[in-house]
Amino acid sequence: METTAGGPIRRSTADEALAAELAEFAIELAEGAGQLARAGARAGFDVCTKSSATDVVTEVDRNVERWLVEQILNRRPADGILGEEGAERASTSSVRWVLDPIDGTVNFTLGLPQYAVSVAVELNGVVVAGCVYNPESGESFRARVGHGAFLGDVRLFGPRDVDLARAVVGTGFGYDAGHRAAQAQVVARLLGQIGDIRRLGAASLDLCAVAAGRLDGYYEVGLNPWDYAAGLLIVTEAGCQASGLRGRGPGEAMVAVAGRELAPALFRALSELNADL
Ligand code: LIP
Repeated sequence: METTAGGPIRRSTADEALAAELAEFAIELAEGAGQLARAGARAGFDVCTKSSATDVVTEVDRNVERWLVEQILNRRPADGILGEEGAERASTSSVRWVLDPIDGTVNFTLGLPQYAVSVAVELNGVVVAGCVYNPESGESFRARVGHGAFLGDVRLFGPRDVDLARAVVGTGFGYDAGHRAAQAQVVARLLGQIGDIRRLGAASLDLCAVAAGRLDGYYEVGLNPWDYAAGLLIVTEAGCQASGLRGRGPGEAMVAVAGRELAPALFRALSELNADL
């Protein structure tokens, strides 16, 4: 149940109907864009860099985002959009789309089949639906707020009950070398407290891996909203806990998610290890 300080968020029947329509459109968008990304991977592409030598982008990222924007504005011209590759427009409809055309771009450029199109949709500023689609595996993770999380039509219920010492935890690192070095120190100290670490390279799929029980937990510092907006809804709708640093909500400072049994110990360890953030 989604709540605010004042208690559960109640949506009107009209908003519930709209959320259902937006959820279906999000799936259509993510899966359609995924086919473009998959075709682009096979056709070949140039690779450019953005904020650092490791922050890469291709014309496929940009073409996929353009396609997503066109589809959205053709059907819902008053909606707002925020995309990783520069799409940004204000909403006059109370609906905004948050798009990562290719999450896991480095994996995409290397031919690693661990990348996804991530589409989230907000209604009145709250994410109400999302889809994360891996075009290589064909796996389509999706959720609508209050209606559960699914892989295709299979309901997801999060990971096993496990203690910190046995937990397999995913993470990722920033594109800034200095930040990465500091983040590596955190991982080095966390590893002695957990079972193992996984660095799979796409935040949206890492979040879905926790929802599907393939990871016991995941955390990352410094993500962008387009990396986590859809995956965070999917993992929380799968019954998992989410947190930021020191009990704050998940966001760009830190996104941490885990199954209910593991969450308190993992979140406490992460807040202690990231005390300087
Ligand atoms: C990536 C994230 C990943 C993170 C990378 C990068 P991109 O997003 O999905 O978790 O560790 O540094 O931010 O840039 O491939 O869309």
